[in-house]
Amino acid sequence: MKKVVHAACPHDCPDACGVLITVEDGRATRIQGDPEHPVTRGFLCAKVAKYLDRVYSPERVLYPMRRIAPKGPAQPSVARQGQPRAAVPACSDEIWQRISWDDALHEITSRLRAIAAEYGSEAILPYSYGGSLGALNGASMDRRFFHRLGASQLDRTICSAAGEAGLESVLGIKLGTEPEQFAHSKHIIAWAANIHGNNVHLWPFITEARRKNAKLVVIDPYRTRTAACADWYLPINPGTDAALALGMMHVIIGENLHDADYVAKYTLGFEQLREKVKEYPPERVAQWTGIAADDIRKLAVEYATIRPSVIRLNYGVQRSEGGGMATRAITMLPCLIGSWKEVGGGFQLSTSGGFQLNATALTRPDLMQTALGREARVINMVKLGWALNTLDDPPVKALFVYNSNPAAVCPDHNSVVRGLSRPDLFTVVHEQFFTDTTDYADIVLPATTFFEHKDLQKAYGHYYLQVSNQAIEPLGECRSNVEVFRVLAKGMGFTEGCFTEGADEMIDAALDTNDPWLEGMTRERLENERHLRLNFATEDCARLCSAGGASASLSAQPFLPFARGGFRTKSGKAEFYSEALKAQGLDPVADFTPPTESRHGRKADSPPLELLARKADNFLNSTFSNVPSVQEMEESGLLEISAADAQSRGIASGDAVRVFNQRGEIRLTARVDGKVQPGVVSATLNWAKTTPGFQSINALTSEKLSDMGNSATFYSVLVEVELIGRS
Ligand SMILES: Nc1nc2c(c(=O)[nH]1)N[C@H]1C(S)=C(S)[C@@H](COP(=O)(O)OP(=O)(O)OC[C@H]3O[C@@H](n4cnc5c(=O)[nH]c(N)nc54)[C@H](O)[C@@H]3O)O[C@H]1N2
Ligand SMILES: Nc1nc2c(c(=O)[nH]1)N[C@H]1C(S)=C(S)[C@@H](COP(=O)(O)OP(=O)(O)OC[C@H]3O[C@@H](n4cnc5c(=O)[nH]c(N)nc54)[C@H](O)[C@@H]3O)O[C@H]1N2
Ligand code: SF4
Ligand SMILES: [Mo]
Repeated sequence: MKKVVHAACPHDCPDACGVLITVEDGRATRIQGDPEHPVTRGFLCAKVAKYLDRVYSPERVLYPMRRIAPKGPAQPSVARQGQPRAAVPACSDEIWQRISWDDALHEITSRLRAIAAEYGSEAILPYSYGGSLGALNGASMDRRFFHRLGASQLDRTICSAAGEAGLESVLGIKLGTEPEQFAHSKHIIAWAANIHGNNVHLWPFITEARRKNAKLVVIDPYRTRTAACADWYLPINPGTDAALALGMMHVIIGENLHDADYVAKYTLGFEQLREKVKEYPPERVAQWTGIAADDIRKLAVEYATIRPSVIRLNYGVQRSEGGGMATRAITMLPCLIGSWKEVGGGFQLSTSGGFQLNATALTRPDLMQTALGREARVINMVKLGWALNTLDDPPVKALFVYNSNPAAVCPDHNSVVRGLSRPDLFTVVHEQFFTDTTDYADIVLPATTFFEHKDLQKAYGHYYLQVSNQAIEPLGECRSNVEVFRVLAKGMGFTEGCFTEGADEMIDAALDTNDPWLEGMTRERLENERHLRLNFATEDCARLCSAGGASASLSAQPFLPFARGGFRTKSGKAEFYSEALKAQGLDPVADFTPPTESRHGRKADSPPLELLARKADNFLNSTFSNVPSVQEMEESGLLEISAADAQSRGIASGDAVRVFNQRGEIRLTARVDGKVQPGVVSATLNWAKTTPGFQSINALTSEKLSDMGNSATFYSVLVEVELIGRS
């Protein structure tokens, strides 16, 4: 029996690909990109193209496991980059004892009950993030369960909260230019956007535009593969993007290149902006950003005059102390030059605001009232180390991790590990693999991959909604997130009807909204048609046709969300001036303050080098970093450093170096390859247990929060580097 099943990639990636899985006699034998999906266009990224190796990996967690050894990474457990495979298997029976689901559920529910009775239910903390962005397996039954339990709430800020706050302060909603329209641009800025690495399905549209002579500009402190392909690459000093955007607006307004008509009709606070940008002449901005004043002028003029002009901003810019303001200032640019009116114009950070699924029905926040009679306390996920080590009243006594690998991805790794090592902390991890985090789990539960469960998939880099069908039976005794929290709810004696819903009912509930963009979208249609573009046709595309410029080569009428205003701020306008920000004590227009961990903001005794603790091009955060066929594509364990900084420290390519600051240290191999400028070093995220000595780049990063959104600041980090030895 051979069949081809349509699914959708649920990984934390803007592309949300349509996927076709060939299944023969119950076993998946092939994965490919859906050729009919207008953004996937038949190809997958290199890592997901190898997905069969992940699904059928001998290192999958297949059964519930109970720890019988002390917590901690006691043994090497997975293949190591560039080294012979470790002798000890992933699931050592000196550490883990296989138990039945019944025993696991009984142990978990009795421990949770006992902890809630002694310390209050808020002593229980769920911890999840981007393992699956499926509407069901990302946030549904799990949220219902923890709401009904009265557990602490998790503020999920580790990735994008600063940028979202900055974006929404101007636009009021997370909408942007659809990827297909990039093919019609003449001037494209990839701003903190590693398109080849993190958003590869945008690239063919950019290639198409460049065939028609579009210019590609890349603004990134790291010379990415995307930067290497650019027409113009501008290395910027980390954390200084707000200054650059304000400097560009200084030039645009000064030379009268803004769209006065658009500004007058659809924006608020232009006069305040005009005053503010006077403080940011190119000469001053050049000192912060490291970009020459003439280049700032040229960038601003070309951006405003070569039309249509579009910006792909990604989240790299907002992993910084001033990340909210930086995003806010950049988001103002298309509003100032009126490029929202043009097909191939505008701006994209995220498209996720298009998908207004019924989150209340999926997550049932009202159940907190049943449990507590009030909302539960909120703990910021970025501060996990702090929460586990110092939070009191009540202390965190139980941690339930799913869809996340905090022992790898969380900042201030040493503090996180200290917290996770607490013998009195009861930790459950629902996972597909024995990760850095399962090294500290009391109980590990086996999780399905997207091949093994059904879901509803939205996107944050395009506007197609999909149903992801189950292709194969769960391996071993794996269960989906939805199923795990359903059986746990039963074990806790929760009787609300929502705890017995199946996947189809939940998809129907998610689609049950009054949102016009979702009108007519049913599960049946999604199952039959594989992907459906949001229903923009009714309103916005009609507007566009009157605005002019619709292109015959686009498969559907182009979506221009703000061609005629329609911003979702309180004022209904794009807000260059924000009373809400003023009330928070922030600059109501925008400003630039050098990060305290940066060359301009540092104290005299701080370490001197700016570290970019970046993502790997071939992993997805820490996911995939244990899969041998994916490891082969990625060079890990490198510290990239400029020739000047290497020379002054007596370091050459290939040397062993120690990278350190007040929070921790890590040993890496130096590489002098011209990827970073003097003053900047770079290294990538990985599983600690795939490195010699269980080291994590996040030993160097901090729990410090961003200016807006209380987000993580992975790219505002100072370090020193020293030579250890030469081989
Ligand atoms: N291959 C791969 N794809 C991924 C991921 C992955 O780990 N690997 N992660 C996924 C996730 S969770 C997300 S959120 C998205 C993120 O996608 P991006 O937002 O693109 O992610 P980053 O790689 O964090 O940052 C993008 C670029 O910003 C640069 N950068 C860092 N600091 C600054 C700065 O101060 N100014 C400027 N201008 N640039 C800066 C970095 O060098 C990087 O090249 O990608 C998703 N896709
Ligand atoms: N130094 C540094 N640190 C970073 C970043 C960085 O750029 N630099 N990026 C940050 C960003 S942007 C993000 S989004 C976070 C990401 O943080 P996480 O979301 O924790 O990212 P992953 O490492 O992908 O871990 C996801 C885990 O979920 C598991 N999983 C996948 N599907 C399922 C499922 O259906 N059920 C269950 N139970 N588990 C599943 C996977 O096996 C994987 O181990 O990392 C942040 N950390
Ligand atoms: S990770 Fe991104 S690019 Fe790769 S298959 Fe999934 S959605 Fe597509
Ligand atoms: Mo992310």
